[in-house]
Amino acid sequence: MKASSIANANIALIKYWGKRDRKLILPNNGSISLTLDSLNTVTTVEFDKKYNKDIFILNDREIKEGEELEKVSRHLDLIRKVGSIEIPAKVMSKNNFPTAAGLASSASGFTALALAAAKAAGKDLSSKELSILARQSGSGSAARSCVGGFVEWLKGEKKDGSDSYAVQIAKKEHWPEFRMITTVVSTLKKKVSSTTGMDQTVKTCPLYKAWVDSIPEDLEKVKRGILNKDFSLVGSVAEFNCLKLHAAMLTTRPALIYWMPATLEIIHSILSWRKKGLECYFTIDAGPQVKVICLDKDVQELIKRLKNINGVRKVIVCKPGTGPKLTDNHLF
Ligand code: 2P0
Repeated sequence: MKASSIANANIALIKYWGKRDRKLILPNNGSISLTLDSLNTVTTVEFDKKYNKDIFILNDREIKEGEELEKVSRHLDLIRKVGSIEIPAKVMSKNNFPTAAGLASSASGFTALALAAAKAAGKDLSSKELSILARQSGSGSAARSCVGGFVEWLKGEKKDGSDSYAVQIAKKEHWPEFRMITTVVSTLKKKVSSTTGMDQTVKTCPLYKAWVDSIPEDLEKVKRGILNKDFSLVGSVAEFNCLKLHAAMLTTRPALIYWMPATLEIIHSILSWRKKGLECYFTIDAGPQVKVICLDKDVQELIKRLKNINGVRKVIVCKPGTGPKLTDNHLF
């Protein structure tokens, strides 16, 4: 049976970094994100005995070996177990944005895979079940793309991970003016994946404990900020959380330096614009792109200013978006 789905990327306001269980992908800390409306992945999955092994085609190119193919195959194994099937699958996936460059492509990709594969295996899952499945797919943050709007991925306490999944804090309609402008400063694939990078941080970073200990307060403030639509609170806590994450990355051995010159250029610009009254904040993931947190009323002015910065190749304006959906528009 064949099924297709479309899932949106998410960007974290409070970041996830480090696992307490690497197999089940259970995080050391809770995180909060916004599911976006303009960065998405469409995926079609077909289980059929005519395939003699799993086939994975990403952005029109067959991935014949390596970590990505292994992650997809491992995820299909999980689904095969859930659906009691034993035949290979063909998976075709398309992102509408650059892959693996710090634009959260893995989250939308693995959420779309989880939903399409489960449906192709005859399973209709609840959002909680989907989030638990997507979490184990090979990208923990995929747990968050299973829900629309403002989302919290619960850290959970249980060993089996049954209490670590994403829940909605507020629907996208709650705060329609909220925006994240993604700047693209490089489309090169990052040298160290998030999976490898976070494992190294947990093992070697002297600041890691302070990072984990600081999270509950950040989560509480950002949740409160979202519910009260307190932009200054959400923006300032998100920016500080991002700086704490990068402090831990920089003090990992070997050092994780995801920033490029243009990244710093944008950071300095945002700080200076804010000082002069244009309220906006930055957040950065495991890559060089800066995401500007702002409100709708300032988007046009910010686009103009960002495009004037050397090294900014592209800006993508993202609004709060919906959770994943099944679609009849199959890719093959
Ligand atoms: C986040 N990131 O909260 C953080 C901030 C990157 C920096 O989640 O190892 O692909 O597969 O669970 O989810 C990216 O890491 O990592 C990520 P794994 P994932 O958005």
